[in-house]
Amino acid sequence: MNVLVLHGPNLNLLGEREPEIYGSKTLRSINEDLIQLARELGMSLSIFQSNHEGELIEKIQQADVSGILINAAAYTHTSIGIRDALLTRDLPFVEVHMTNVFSRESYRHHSYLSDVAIGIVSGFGANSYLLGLRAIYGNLTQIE
Ligand code: CA2
Repeated sequence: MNVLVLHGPNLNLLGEREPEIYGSKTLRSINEDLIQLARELGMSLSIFQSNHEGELIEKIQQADVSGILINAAAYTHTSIGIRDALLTRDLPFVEVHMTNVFSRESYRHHSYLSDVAIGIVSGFGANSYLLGLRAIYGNLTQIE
């Protein structure tokens, strides 16, 4: 069971800027936690971060995986391209956000991904990713 983990624009800065909003964990540390949980669950991960919409779309198109965990960051609110790429794959995916997007600016309340995701996890900091991975695992193993 291989899952693609995608991180969108600016998430490479985690732990370095705006810790009051996004916490002090680095992306590397979040990825290590994900890899450890995946190992415990018997899953393998392919992890990719990009600040470029087209690169994220190409990963979605090309990945040989059974599910996707995605924090599309700002592209969540703008990208029909990422939505379309996810739809062409017909794979279960979970949308993740570290912050509670509904308690923030109104332009973060709309997502181009939520209605086609199997679910969303928003507001639990770095733990949102781990909860999202457990949700994908549950979906892929039908134990929800
Ligand atoms: O809460 C989330 O995870 C978001 O996806 C983060 C995005 C934001 O546009 C979404 O509305 C919600 C922003 C990611 C920016 O990441 C940074 C990390 C460190 C310092 C500055 C930005």
